[in-house]
This record gives sequence, structure tokens and C-alpha cells, in this order.
Amino acid sequence: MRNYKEDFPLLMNTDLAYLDNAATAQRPQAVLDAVQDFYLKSNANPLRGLYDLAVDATDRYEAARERVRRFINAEKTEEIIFTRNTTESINLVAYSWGLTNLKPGDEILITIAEHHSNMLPWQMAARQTGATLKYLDCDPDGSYPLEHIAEAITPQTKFAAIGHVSNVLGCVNPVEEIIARVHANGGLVLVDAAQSTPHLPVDVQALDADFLAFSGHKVYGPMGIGVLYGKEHLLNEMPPFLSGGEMISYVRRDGAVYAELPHKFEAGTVNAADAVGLSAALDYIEEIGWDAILKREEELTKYAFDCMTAVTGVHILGSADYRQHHGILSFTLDQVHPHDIAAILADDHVAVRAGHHCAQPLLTHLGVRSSARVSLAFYNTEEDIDRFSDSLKSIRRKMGLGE
Ligand code: 7TS
Repeated sequence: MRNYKEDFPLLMNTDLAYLDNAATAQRPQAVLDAVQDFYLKSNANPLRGLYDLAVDATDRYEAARERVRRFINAEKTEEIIFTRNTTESINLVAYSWGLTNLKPGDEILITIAEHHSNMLPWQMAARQTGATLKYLDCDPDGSYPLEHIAEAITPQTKFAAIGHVSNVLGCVNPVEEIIARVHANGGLVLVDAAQSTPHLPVDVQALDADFLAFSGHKVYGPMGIGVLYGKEHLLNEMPPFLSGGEMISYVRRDGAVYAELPHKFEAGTVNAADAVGLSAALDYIEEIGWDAILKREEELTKYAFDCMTAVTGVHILGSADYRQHHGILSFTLDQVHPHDIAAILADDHVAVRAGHHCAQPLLTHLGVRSSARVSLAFYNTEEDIDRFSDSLKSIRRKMGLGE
């Protein structure tokens, strides 16, 4: 089997078992090269200059937009807005669509498992418009019984914002079911695809998502570049989120006419180099292939799941079926604080995250304060997981709690 780590210079230059991929993934050499190549050969302010260098910068930036369109199978490049990250994409929709369209009596539906980035913008929108924010609670395994979904969605549900894959439980949420029901009631749905885009092929047309957000840095691309997909007719009707340079057609003393999509939502100098880097990351994913990624991540998830369940005192949050975890395994260890788990693992050169994973209401709902989390990518190996599991086995002994 190909050793994917060879494509990732940081992983080749460290003995760290990097198991914090849900926070941010590593970047392959191809992405580093693409960003550097942009600055070496094409650096000029895109969308402005008429000289060849600026035209080249613009062309590469717009080619990256087309690459993203293909990655999520959007119909048009006008529907792809570059942002900084998932958080900014969701805020764009909450401020621009939310504050313009929501009113008292309307309901916004989210799940209790949302990342704070898909929760706080909707709390803000509800507060400012008088709309009501409703939470759909999950069962302990992370699932949503159909009858709860059916009950939660009413003609008042103007908007739903739903995570595709939970960053704590790893489960795929029933977004198709929710989208169909919200649409049947005349509402719109945003899908937070920050944790699905690294692990699954995502098709906005098949989902019939109205909006979809993801981050470049979680799909092996650079930090500082993110994507908002929106259906063209919705984006056309929305006011700009940020205003300033390059998002106008013309400006008078008393106002302005905004640029056409997608530039209406891309105020100021754009992050072309990182868009080009993201494009290289998506090429890289395509070159590996979803079949290989899905197969390898399932093998690794099973291996890690089995290692963890064999350790005394370990409890994995969410489903008891490893296939529902998509590389994300949050856990507690009896009588040990998750920060102590992460610190001991760090001493043994294993990188995991501990805390509430920016999903505090979910942890409260599940009755845990905090947890440690292993999150895998296809480039991880059984050796990484062995290092983790050996260290995990030693923790209770090191803390004087027995085997
Ligand atoms: N939505 C989900 C589901 C996420 O997991 C994250 C980041 C975000 C939104 C925000 O993404 P950003 O790129 O805008 O920061 N999740 C995590 C995590 O689980 N650990 O660190 C960041």
C-alpha cells in the first residue's frame, strides 16, 4: 500500500502521531508548491490590473473557484464564494440572509450537536430579529429519530442550519431528510460540511442544499481560505455581508451598485494564493480517490475503535458501531480528566484534542463535561494508533489508578 505520509513533509519530519485532523489536517507538498508557485510567478492583486501578471493572478483565482465548483458539484461558479473559513461562511449567511429575512414568529432549527460556529451566528440572528431558535436533540448514539425530525419541522421553520458530520461524534446526520422536510414547509437549509468534506464526497445538487460551508484547512488545503456555496437566486437576493473594494460596479457619493456574483460577497483583496492552494488540495484528493480514502479511513477507524474499547475505563462517545464514526472518536477515561489524558499522550508524542470541542451544549446534553478526541485521516497508520493505544493503556497506571 502507498505510504501517504510521504506526500506530507511535516509528517515525514516528525515522530508525532498526529491524531488531531478534525482540528486541522496536514498539507501535502503539492499544496505547499501551489501556494509558493502563485507567489513566485503570478503574484498581483487579482480582479484589478490589466497587465499580464494581474490577469494571470485573476485567472488562477477563478480557476480555483471552478475547481471548488467541481468538488461539490455546484451548478455554477457564481455560486462559489471564497471566505476565510466555515465560521465566516456561516456568519455571512446569518447576517446577510438571516437579518434580512427572519422576523418574530419564524423558527430557526439547529441540532444540539452543532459546532459553536454553526450555533452562535443563529443565536445572534434570533436575538436581533425576534425569531425563535429551536434545537433538535440527538439520542446518546448521535442519531435523530425520524419522529423527532418530523415534529421539529413546521411551517414556521424558515431556516435550518445542520452539521453534516459531527466534530465530536463523527456520525453523518440525516441532512437529506431534514432538507426535504424543511423545503416541503417552504424553508431553507444550510449544511455545515466542515467535517464531511474531508471524509466523504459531497454533492450540493444531490443534497439540494441551499447553502453549504466548508474550510480549506480541513481538506488538506491552506488555512485562511474557506467556501460558501449558495444557490444563485438566493445569493442574488441577499445584501453584501462586508463592503469595500472590488465588490461594486460603481460608487456615487450617495451609494453604490454592487458587483455581480460571486464578487458581491468578496470585499477587499482576495486570498488568491490560498485559493490556488485549496485547488491543489482538491486535485490531490481526487488523485488519491474517494474509494481509497473511504476504505482506508474505515480500516483505521475500526483499528482505533477496537484498540480503545480494549482499554479498561475507556468510553467512546456516540455510536457503538465504528462505521458511524468517520475517523472521529471522542472518549473519556474513568477518573482521569481529559486534559490529563491529552498531556500524557503529548509526552508520548501523540497529538489529540481535549476539551469541549466547541460543542459545549452537545457535551452537556450527553452528560459529560469534556472529552478527549482522536481524529484520523487516511495518511495515519496502524503504528500511529499503536503509539496512541500504548500510551492510553499506561495512563491509569501512571496516575496510580490501577491497570
Ligand atoms: N463546523 C464544524 C462541524 C467544525 O468541526 C468546525 C471546526 C467548524 C465549523 C469551524 O471551522 P473553522 O475552519 O471556521 O474554524 N472544528 C474544529 C474542531 O473540531 N477542532 O478544532 C476545530
